[in-house]
Amino acid sequence: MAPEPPSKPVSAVWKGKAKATEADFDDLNPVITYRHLHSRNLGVKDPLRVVALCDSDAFYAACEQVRLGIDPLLPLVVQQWDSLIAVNYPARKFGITRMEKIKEARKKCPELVVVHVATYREGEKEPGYWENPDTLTHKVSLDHYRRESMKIIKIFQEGLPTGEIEKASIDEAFIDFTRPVRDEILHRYPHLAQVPPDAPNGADSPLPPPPLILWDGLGTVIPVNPLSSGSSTDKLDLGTQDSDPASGDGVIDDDDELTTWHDVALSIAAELMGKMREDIRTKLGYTTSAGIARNKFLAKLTASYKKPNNQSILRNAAIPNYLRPMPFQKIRFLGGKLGKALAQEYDVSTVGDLLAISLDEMQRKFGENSVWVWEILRGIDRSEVKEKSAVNKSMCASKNLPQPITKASQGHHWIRVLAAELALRLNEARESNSGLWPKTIVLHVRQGYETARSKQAAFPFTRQVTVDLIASAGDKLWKELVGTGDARTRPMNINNVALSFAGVGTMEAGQQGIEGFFTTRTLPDELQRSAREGGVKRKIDSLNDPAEGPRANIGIGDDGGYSNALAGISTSFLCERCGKRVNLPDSLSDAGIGDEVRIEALEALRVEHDDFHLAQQLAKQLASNGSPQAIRAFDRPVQKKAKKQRAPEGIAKFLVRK
Ligand code: DCP
Ligand code: MG
Repeated sequence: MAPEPPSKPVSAVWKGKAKATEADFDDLNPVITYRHLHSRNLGVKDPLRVVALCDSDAFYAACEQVRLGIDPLLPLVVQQWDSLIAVNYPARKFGITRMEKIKEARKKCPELVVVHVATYREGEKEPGYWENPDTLTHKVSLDHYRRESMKIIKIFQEGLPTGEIEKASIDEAFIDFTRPVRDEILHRYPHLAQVPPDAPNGADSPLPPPPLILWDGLGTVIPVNPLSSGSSTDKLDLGTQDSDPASGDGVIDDDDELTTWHDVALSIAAELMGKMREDIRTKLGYTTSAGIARNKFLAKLTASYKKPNNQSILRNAAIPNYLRPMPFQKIRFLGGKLGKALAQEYDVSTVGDLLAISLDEMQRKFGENSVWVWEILRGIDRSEVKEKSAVNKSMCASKNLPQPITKASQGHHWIRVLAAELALRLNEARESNSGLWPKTIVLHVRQGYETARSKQAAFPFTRQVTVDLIASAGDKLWKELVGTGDARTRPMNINNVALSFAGVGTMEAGQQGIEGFFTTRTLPDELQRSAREGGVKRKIDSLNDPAEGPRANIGIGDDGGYSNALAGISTSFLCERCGKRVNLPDSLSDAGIGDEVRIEALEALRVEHDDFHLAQQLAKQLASNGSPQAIRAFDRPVQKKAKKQRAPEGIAKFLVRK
């Protein structure tokens, strides 16, 4: 087959991190070459990039419906105190929304099934579905939803071992299909594996024309020309839950000549997504809605194109007509102050209106960084799908108190309720990872809307984490933080109490003594994998994320003693505390391993080694006085308080949270 002539020079395809230009809707149909197809690591620049967002339909309501074995066609809502937090689709047909009170909802639909969310009450180890739970004494539990959510994530992980999954919220996940789809293209079209000997530009030659795509059964394909295909009404159809998850309209557009290899990639992702959604439905009983497009921003928008129980596909060719009529204030990030400012400044409301504004003009008014708004309006989003660590580094149980605490003696009740939630969550996490151990327990209290204080202490390792154990650590912190509550000297008006575990880490099962837990731990799987695959820059970035908590400095030649700094990245470091040299395992010392990966591995090894010293110190303390000390006693680097905040400039001032 003769290769397709490039429609523009290949170099023009590569925008990288460069700014968007006037011709941006042009990059919707980049030339896709053999080099692109064969490359293993193009990241967000990949012209065959495919991302999906999968969102569960009326999630909490579905969880309750499945848990109670209720017919999914019956109208059902989940209640929290006297408000609604989830409304299933049959109930939405009665005009019931999440904004309403339970009384109004019952008026609209007398046969409404109402389930109050589970709550913790003092003295119970587990949350329950009690009669008449009261916000003055009980605390909401989302544990069941969290658990169900993890089951869904597991189906994605098992269904797509080479894909990247990012849990975006309790019922949403982004899925990066780029790698599995690329593998599948090469599998289905093996002739693409080799650059043809007569290809004029070698690997930079464009791929041959793509095959015809049969979209039937793959989902709702958003039309390139919505008016001519007449399917714009799809958006209004909320349907019922009985349709086949992988089915859709299979709209055949009037523009098959526009079919590209990216469309092939989208169609393969749609097949895989449909299978996983079907798995979720049959194994767990939940229906989902997914959006499949070239990046996260578009995938998220596309997911709500037709709900429930559907998947929609946004081809690159359909992006301009999809985005132009959209009210831009509906777009995430443009819904708040920034969107308002744009609407006022230009007296406009749709994305199409804003396209007329030049990049220079926008940057003059909203600062340099407004380039991202410029790009988003053109369907460009370079953010990555970032897999999160399997282990939650922190767990927090928090209660807003409708009736503030005015006496210290009232704290105990809430500490016990919060301790029950933490005990349940930690013990549950330990079911699949028995070595989990939080290094610290933290108590936070808030008075009014301004003053928040916290106090933390090391949390002693025990095999059995009980409510009593956590509550007594919490009580101790309460005494230190709040005092014994002489209201005459210390007026108290606490309206939020939270108890959290921080620094939750893994120890190897079956090891003896606390010191042993860290010495032989292997590097995390994720790290080993990234090493095999040649390194992933973002993981270095995430190591440096201040939100991740205290980190050692990973600069070469820093105090940790990375040796041979001048001769490249070392495979070991010298520990100042014990004077020992700690080596990377052989698999990561290989010459073929990239520098970034090795720095990352060394950093992980060093944190782990620090943990070992920390554990030793803890063990000594426990042996000598049997009680946890303030974590400040440890000489682990502690994150300094955030720097004095400068007044936000440019676009930032529109994004600041109050
Ligand atoms: N949720 C909540 N309060 C909110 C929004 C959501 O408690 N203000 C909870 C209840 C929802 C769950 O989070 O079931 C997921 O939120 P979604 O926005 O995805 O809403 P649903 O899944 O309920 O409905 P949809 O089918 O529109 O996704
Ligand atoms: Mg949802």
